[in-house]
Order: sequence, then structure tokens, then C-alpha cells
Amino acid sequence: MKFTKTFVGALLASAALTGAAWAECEVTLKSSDTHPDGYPTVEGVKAMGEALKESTDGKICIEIFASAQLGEEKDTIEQTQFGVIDLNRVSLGPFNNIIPETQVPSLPYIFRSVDHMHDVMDGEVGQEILDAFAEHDLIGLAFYDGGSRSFYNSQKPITSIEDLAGLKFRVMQSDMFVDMVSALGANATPMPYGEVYSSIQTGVIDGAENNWPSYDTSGHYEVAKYYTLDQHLMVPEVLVMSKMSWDKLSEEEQAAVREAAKKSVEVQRELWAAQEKASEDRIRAAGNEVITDIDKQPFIDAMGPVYEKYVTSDELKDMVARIQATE
Ligand code: GTR
Repeated sequence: MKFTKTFVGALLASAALTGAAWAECEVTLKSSDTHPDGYPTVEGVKAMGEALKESTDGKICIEIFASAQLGEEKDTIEQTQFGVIDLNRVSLGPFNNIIPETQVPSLPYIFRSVDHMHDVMDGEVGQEILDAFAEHDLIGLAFYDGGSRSFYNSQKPITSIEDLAGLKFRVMQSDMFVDMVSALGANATPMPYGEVYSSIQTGVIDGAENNWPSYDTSGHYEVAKYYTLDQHLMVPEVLVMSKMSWDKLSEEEQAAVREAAKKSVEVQRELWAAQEKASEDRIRAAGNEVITDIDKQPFIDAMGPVYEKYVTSDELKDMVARIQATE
């Protein structure tokens, strides 16, 4: 068969759409995500890749490795620090033990609403947190939405703080989250995301906590039928780059990377809102018991010791005060 020019052109264009375009690029940034293709964070980074390819005239591309192909978050963070992975989309949670500033937006009930969270993360506090990555061989590029996290479990409907007593929940690998769960009267086990499904299934843990899209796409909703919307955390997602990879780029290219990351935020936020709704609909349709009628005040009141233990330096106290003062 003789290929016409248009046919080859169409073939190349479709290759670009399916992600093979990076093969033609001079620089290909390898990007990690624990979520599957189609998840709003993965799609956000895809949008960044498109913007970057365009602004660098096809020189810099992003190749995404979704579904934890490069490992669990904690390990991929180390690999990013070592320059093995160039870009990483992760929750702020797994950074808590290494970068104190990331604890602030990870504090339980720190944000009053999604708008409050956006105002803070898009403002000076957010910028200070992004800047804090530099001392840890990483460049903080942007924050994505991660909704609010609530408890789900396989045992019983939780309708009050008392119901949590004695249950064992998986948390992200952050000491602060272990203390948060203890302060609520339950037990916590830090564990990689990829081990949660089977751990609930086999009864090693009773449940975990996450947002609607993660509860849905991880399949956790199949093994933990009770979801209680106590919304204790609103931890933003973050997009970071390896300092080693960053240093290989010219100043102009670095600016293009920053710009493309910022541009992708809007795309991710829109997709996020739609995915939250779609996941909620699917889980409700699956017949899971969703407890919405819950008094959050006792949960909020129980968090005093967590703030006391983790908000210790003047810098962190000042950040918390500024967040609370943000309208
Ligand atoms: C999700 C988050 C992931 C991962 C996961 C977890 O909400 O998007 O990056 O941190 O939670 O609980 O491990």
C-alpha cells in the first residue's frame, strides 16, 4: 500500500493524540502519578504537556506513567529527588515528614471551603509552600484540587465520633495523619495506597479515608461500603519537578515549564469538579451507605492536640494564622 502524505500526516497526528508524540521530542520529561489514565490529576499533567510542547515548539514533551507504574508515592518522591523521575504529581501528605511547610494545608479542618482553599493556595501562603520544596532537591510547580477526605470502612455506618473507637484505618505515610486518627479515638496504620484494597478485603484494616474520586477509582468502595462525610482533610495535590532535571533546562525553558504547569491548574480543577460528581453518583448507585448527616463539631474540637504537636515553629504558626485570617 502506498501511503499518501495526508494519510501519514493523520497517522502522526493520531500518534500524538495517543501519547506517542514524546518520541519525536528533544527532551522528554518522565512524569509519575498513582492514579489511572483519565483521572483528573493525570489529565491535568497531560494538559500541561500539551501546553509545554506548544510553547517550546515541540522541543519539550511529557510522558506520563499513570497507575503507579513507577512505584508508590513515597518511593517516587525519592526517585524524583534523585532525578530518576522528572515530574511527579503527588498528594502533599507524603511530604509532611520531610517538608514542614506542607503540613499546614494538610492540617485537619484548616480550610472552611474549596474557595477558601483556592484563595490560600493561589496566594502567598501557597507560593511559600511551593518555594519550600527547593531545599529538598525539588521544584514546586503547582497545586491541583484533591477534594475533601472522609472515612470509609467495611464494618458499620459511622454516624458520630464515638463510632470510630477501636476501628483501624489506613492513612497516608505522614505522622500527622496517624496522630489525627488517634485524636479521633481510632487506630491508624500508614500504608502505600496500592496496598489498601487487599488490606481492607483481608481485614488487616477496617477502612481508610479519601475523596470521592479515589474511593471510586481505587475500587475501595467495593470492599468498604460505609462512607461518612466528616471531611476531615482537604489536602491539595502538588506537582513537583526534580531539581536535577530542572537544572538541565535553560532559563527560558524553566519559565515555559512553570507557565505550562500553571495553565494546567484550571483544566484540572474543572475536571475535578466533574469527576467528584460522577464518582459520587456511581457509588451511590452501587448501593453504598453514605452518611451525610454528621455533626462535624466534635471532630473539629478533637484536633487541638494535632495542631499543638505539629504547628510549633513561628513560621508555621504564622502561616496557620494567615490562613485563618483569609476571607
Ligand atoms: C489520593 C491522592 C493520591 C494519594 C492517595 C492516597 O487522594 O490523589 O495522590 O495520595 O490519595 O491516599 O495515598
